Order: sequence, then structure tokens, then C-alpha cells
Amino acid sequence: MSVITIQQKGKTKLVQTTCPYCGVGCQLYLKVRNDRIVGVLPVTDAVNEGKLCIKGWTCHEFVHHPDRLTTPLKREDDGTFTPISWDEAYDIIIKKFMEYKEKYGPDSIAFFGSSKCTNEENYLLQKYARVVIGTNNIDNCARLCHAPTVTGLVYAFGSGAMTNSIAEVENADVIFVIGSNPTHQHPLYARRIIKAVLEKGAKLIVADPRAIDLAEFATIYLPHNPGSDIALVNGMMKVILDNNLEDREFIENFTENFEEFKESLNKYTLDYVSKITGVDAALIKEAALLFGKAESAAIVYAMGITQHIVGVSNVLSLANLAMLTGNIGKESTGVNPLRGHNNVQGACDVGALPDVLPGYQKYTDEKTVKFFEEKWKCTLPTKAGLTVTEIINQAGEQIKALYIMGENPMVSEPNLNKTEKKLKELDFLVVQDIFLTETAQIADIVLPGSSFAEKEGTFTNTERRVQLVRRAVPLPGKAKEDWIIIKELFERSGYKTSYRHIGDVLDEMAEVMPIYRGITYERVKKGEYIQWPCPNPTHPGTKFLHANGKFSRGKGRFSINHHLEPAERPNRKYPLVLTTGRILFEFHTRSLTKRSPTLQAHAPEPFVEINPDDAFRFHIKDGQKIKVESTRGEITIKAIVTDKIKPGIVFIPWHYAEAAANLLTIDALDPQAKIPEYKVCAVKITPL
Ligand SMILES: Nc1nc2c(c(=O)[nH]1)N[C@H]1C(S)=C(S)[C@@H](COP(=O)(O)OP(=O)(O)OC[C@H]3O[C@@H](n4cnc5c(=O)[nH]c(N)nc54)[C@H](O)[C@@H]3O)O[C@H]1N2
Ligand SMILES: Nc1nc2c(c(=O)[nH]1)N[C@H]1C(S)=C(S)[C@@H](COP(=O)(O)OP(=O)(O)OC[C@H]3O[C@@H](n4cnc5c(=O)[nH]c(N)nc54)[C@H](O)[C@@H]3O)O[C@H]1N2
Ligand code: SF4
Ligand SMILES: [Mo]
Repeated sequence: MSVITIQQKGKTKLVQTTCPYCGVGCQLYLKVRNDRIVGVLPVTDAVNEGKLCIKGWTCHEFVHHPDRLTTPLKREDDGTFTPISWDEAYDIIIKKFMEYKEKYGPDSIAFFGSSKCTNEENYLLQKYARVVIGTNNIDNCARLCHAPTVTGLVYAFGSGAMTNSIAEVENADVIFVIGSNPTHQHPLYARRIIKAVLEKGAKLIVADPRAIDLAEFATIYLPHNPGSDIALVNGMMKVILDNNLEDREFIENFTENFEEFKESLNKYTLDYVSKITGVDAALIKEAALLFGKAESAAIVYAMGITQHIVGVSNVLSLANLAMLTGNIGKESTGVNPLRGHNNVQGACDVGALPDVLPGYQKYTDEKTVKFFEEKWKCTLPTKAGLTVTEIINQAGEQIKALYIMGENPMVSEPNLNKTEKKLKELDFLVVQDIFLTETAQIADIVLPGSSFAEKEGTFTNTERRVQLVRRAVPLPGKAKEDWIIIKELFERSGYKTSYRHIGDVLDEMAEVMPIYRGITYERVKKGEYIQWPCPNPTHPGTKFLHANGKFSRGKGRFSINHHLEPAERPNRKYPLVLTTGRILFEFHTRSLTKRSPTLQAHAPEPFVEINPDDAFRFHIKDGQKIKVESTRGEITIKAIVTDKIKPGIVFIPWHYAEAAANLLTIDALDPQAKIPEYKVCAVKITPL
């Protein structure tokens, strides 16, 4: 436990807070002088053990950027923005909301919570949607990210969260990283994996269509085709069973549906699997034996698994693998989805989701509903809400008004030409952000929110750890803390609130969410970093889930998952598979990272990776500008010829609005989790 909050050292004060970028949740000090952040230092006594990645070291650089929004804005008919007062902004928003609610019903209005914002802010926004508007139309960017994790792991285990803790991976005997590139995306988690391999003798298996950095440390690297994960994992499980390496005792005592599951693997012979995955059969067998024989094996995954029309089945396959080998409910094992944004775990926990109330409680359960209705003094909506992707599809139809807090769909959604058209069909769009993003530019009203450095609240990291964010500097201009904006919306809409302070919101969350019950403001403020579930104020928090075979849902449930081709296959006209992802120096739509001079000094320009065989076939030279096209759009981008990517596949980091990969991507969805298939579509490439 670390307790330093603020220290005075001469004129510089150090304010401990939580990194605003990724879900690792590193703790850092902001060095503040004369109300400006002048630097960053890592906290030693925390998940990051005194280290930070380059984004952490530079996370203050966007805070004082001159582009910060400093006043509410109203878009005029000619497309320009006029500064307006907060009074006027609130009046317009509430008038519109009440008008649509009256005319088209509460479900004509929708809200996007923000995985960049705090738990308290997301809690208040979902409460506003449910209590004041009367709709469950509230979702967050987890929809584009780990929605299949939540659906899949709830089905298999009863809880949708990362099962084990960050530090535990260091002591696993075998680490299986599939569809996750942590040296770029979760650097302080990758550090632990590398440490396990180099210092503790762990064996690493990496499965990824690209030879990511970690492949260099791997005992076995499986370069499988995008969209072939179910076949790969089913094939590995069949080898494990054929060699009697399954954990019989665990299966019999703690799981159900095993026989049916076992049957379903029959057709996944090494030959068949090798054909689908494009990986050598012997290599798949070797990986399966290594995993099957391990004392403790941890599975680590991210977007390579979830962003498919079979995202949920992919996650379920990994849950099967963990149960089959008894690698769950124990130290240094587990199914470990690395959550992306600094607070995507928390945004989901506190109910910024259309089908659950805070704490993943069912909106259909009578007792739960009664509890919330009494606590919140309201009548709750009875119909499930729409997801982010459905809200965009329904824009201009069912959805007339959309309120977006800290999300930038004009770059992050798939099939951007369609997304832009749909968003422009809305009658009324409000964006609450800290910069005038591509999405804010088409909003009717823009509200200036706060950055992480100007407010207090909590973020929940990928390992379910709730950590404090502390105010270090004043807000720019007339900007307001995001939670204050929502609190004022409540009050202007005629709802009294008694929140004097962020601690009042956290304490209300603890009261209504059993998983956060013991996580009080008092404890968090003291510097305790508690991992939920935490059932009471003296409980130390939970390091790993499902201990001793006691799954949250009772028994662990095996499921049947079959290989299914991606929605769009390469064809004569579009002969290559495009897969998209990220790089170390940029974050998402770049609203923050492009305003960091240090990161930009390192960041490359937009690029597409192409295998030398394909470069030869399409007459493309390294460094040349080329056109990449799908049936949905085209972009011009620099080619990088590299054998780190398999023939037949090209890779584009999707960060860049000026060469947006999402102009090309397909908006096909997983039928259950409604996540888009960002990781596979068909494209063609032509030299310019
Ligand atoms: N620097 C930086 N860090 C970030 C972010 C960022 O934008 N920048 N974003 C944060 C967020 S919100 C998230 S969700 C995480 C994402 O973190 P990751 O999921 O690690 O990131 P991605 O690059 O999207 O995808 C991971 C890997 O999936 C591989 N892949 C592609 N197709 C397939 C497939 O079909 N199967 C498999 N198994 N693998 C495939 C890609 O080659 C890539 O190496 O990162 C977080 N951290
Ligand atoms: N092709 C492709 N597309 C993808 C993905 C992919 O792998 N491939 N990944 C998907 C994934 S996993 C994700 S998570 C999404 C991410 O998509 P988004 O969440 O839309 O992307 P961000 O750029 O992170 O948007 C966050 C916004 O919050 C604002 N912001 C930051 N801090 C604050 C704050 O404190 N208050 C307020 N009010 N605003 C703030 C930022 O300025 C920014 O505009 O993209 C998805 N899109
Ligand atoms: S690993 Fe993630 S949380 Fe840690 S410093 Fe880097 S971006 Fe921030
Ligand atoms: Mo994400």
C-alpha cells in the first residue's frame, strides 16, 4: 500500500495519480510547479514497481495543450462554432432531451459512457440515462473491445473479468499469449512476461499473425491466419486429450458439459487445423504438449481474440482450454483478457452497459430492480438498451439524440463512411470531450470536460484494482470536471442530488454494487489499491477469481465452438486480408498522443505492413505510397515491406484519421456481443 498523496518539495509538489492511458493502471507522480505539470515520476510501491512506459512518462504533455476546449460551443448552421455559456448549453440540451422523450419516447435518446473517464463519472451518466431519461441506451467502448470477454467469461465462469493479477504472470511456468501485443499495448505487463522468461525460466507460446516483439522471446511462435483462433485452440485441446494431459480431477469436480465438449473436438485433427490456421501441424502439437504439461499455465489475450464475428466463441475456447487443464482458480494461471483503456473495466463495472445495472446486476431481476428503484427513487426502464454499434446503426431512425462523453466514433468505429453518414442523420449530438475531435466537429453542442489531471475519482485497472485519480492542476478556462457536468445536468433536469464530493458518489457505488461494497472512499483515499470483489470494508480484496474450483456461477461450463470463416474472405478483386491494431507511441484516435511532442518525435507516419512476397506480386517497394481499398472505402498510405507479417495479410495501425483504416474495415458484428470484426476484411493494394 502506498500512501503518498501530496508532498511539498520546495516549490514543486508531487501528486500521486493513475496513468490515463492503458489498463495496466501504473501509479505515477505528477510534478507540479505554479499550477503546471512539469514532469512525471513513477511510484515504486504499485503495480508498475517504479517503472513507466513512454506514454506514462509523457502523460502530462497533452494536459496544457493550447487546443484544449475551454468553453461550451454551439454549432451554427454554417458549421462554425460559437462559444456559449454553461447556462445556455444546459438549457439547449435539456430542452431537446425532454422534447424527444415526449415526442418519440425515452429510447430515442442514447448515451456513450467513456472508458477514459472515472468510475464516478460513468456511474452518474448511466444513472442519468436510466433515472432521468428512462432508457437503458447506455454503452461504452468496451463494445468495440472486450464485449465478447464479458459475454463469454460470464457464460463459462460467471464473471467477465480478468481472473488473475498482473504480478502473478511472472511465476507461471507457461504463458500463452494469443492476439495480444503487450510490449506495445500493455508495456508494464509485457515486462513481467519477459522477466518470467529471462529470469524465471518460464516458457512462452505466442500465437499472432504478426511476429510481434514477444515472438522473439517465445519457445514456440504460431503465426496463424487471422480468424483461425477457434481451430487453433480446438486443435491444441484435442492433442491435450489424445495425450491424456487433461486435469481429470478438476474437470469432474468443478465443471459441467465436458463430454459434449470433448465430442465436438473430434474433427479438429492436426491436419484439418493446420490447413485452416496455416501453421505447421508439428508446431501446433508441440505447443499443445507444452501447455498441457505445465504445472501452471496462464492464458493472455486481447483484441486478436475478441474483434471477430466469432469473438465470443474465441473467448469461450480459451475458457475451455483453461478448464481442461485445471489452469483456473489458482495462482499464476487463468484466463487473462488485458483490458484496454485506463478505465474500461470500471466503465463496465459501474453499469455503463445496456443490459446490466451497476455491478453486473440484472435489470430483469425483480429484487434487484426493486432495490435500485428504492435507492434511486425512480421507475427503471424494462427493456434492454442498444449497444454502441446498434446506436450508430439506428441513428436518425430510433435514435434521435446522442450524448457522447469521451469517445471518438468518427475515427474508432468500423466502416467510417457509413458511420459518418449515420451520425450526421442524428437530430441532436452532444460531445463532452477535452479536445475538438473529429466527432466533436459534427456535434451540435460541445462541452469542455476535464483531463485526468484536473479531477478526482477512481479508475479500475485490468486486474480489477480500484485506484485514485487526484487533482494536480486547475481546469483550463471554463472547462468543468466531467462529473460536475453530469451532476448539473441532473439538477437542471429537476433532480436533486446530494453529491458534495466525489467520495459521495463512490460511497453510493459501494452501497449498490456488491462487488465494490468494501471499496469506500476512505480506504481508496488512504492509498489502498483494492481489487474487487471486495464484499466488506475490512476485506482485503481478491487477487484471483474462482479460487478452489468455486466458480462465480457454481460449476465452470464447457462450451462447443466451431470454426467459422470471417464475414469477408479475400477474393479475386480484393485478394488480401487486412488486419488492424496499434502501436506503442499512439493511443487510439490520437486525440491525446498527437498533442504530445515527445511521443510524436518517436511515432511513425501512417503505414501498412506488407510481406515481401505480396510486395513483389503487386510491384510495391518499401517506403512507397500505395492505395489500399476495400468495398467500403480507400486510403493512401506508406508501405513497409517486412517479413514480420505473413504473406496474404496486410496490417494497418488504425490511429490515423488522415489514413483511417476504419474507412476499409467491415461493420459485421458478433451476433451476441455486437463487436465489429476489426481484425479481418478483404482489401486490394495498388502502387501509386
Ligand atoms: N500504445 C497503445 N496502447 C494501447 C492502446 C493504444 O491505442 N495504443 N489501446 C488500448 C486498448 S483500448 C486496447 S483494447 C488494447 C489492445 O491491445 P492489443 O489487443 O494487444 O492490440 P491490437 O494491436 O489491437 O491487437 C493485438 C494483436 O492481435 C493480432 N491479431 C490480428 N488478427 C488476429 C487474429 O485473427 N487472431 C489473433 N490471435 N491475433 C490477431 C495483431 O497482429 C496484434 O498483434 O491496447 C490498449 N493499449
Ligand atoms: N480498426 C480498428 N478500430 C478499432 C480498434 C481496432 O483494433 N481496430 N479497436 C477498438 C477499441 S478496442 C477501442 S477501445 C475503441 C476506442 O475508441 P475511442 O474510445 O472512441 O477512442 P479514443 O481516441 O480513446 O477516444 C477517447 C476520447 O476521450 C477523450 N478524453 C480523454 N480523456 C478525457 C476525459 O477525462 N474526459 C472527457 N470528457 N474526455 C476525455 C479523448 O480526447 C478522446 O476523444 O476503438 C476501436 N476501434
Ligand atoms: S503501461 Fe499503460 S498504465 Fe503503465 S505507463 Fe504505460 S500506458 Fe500508462
Ligand atoms: Mo479497447
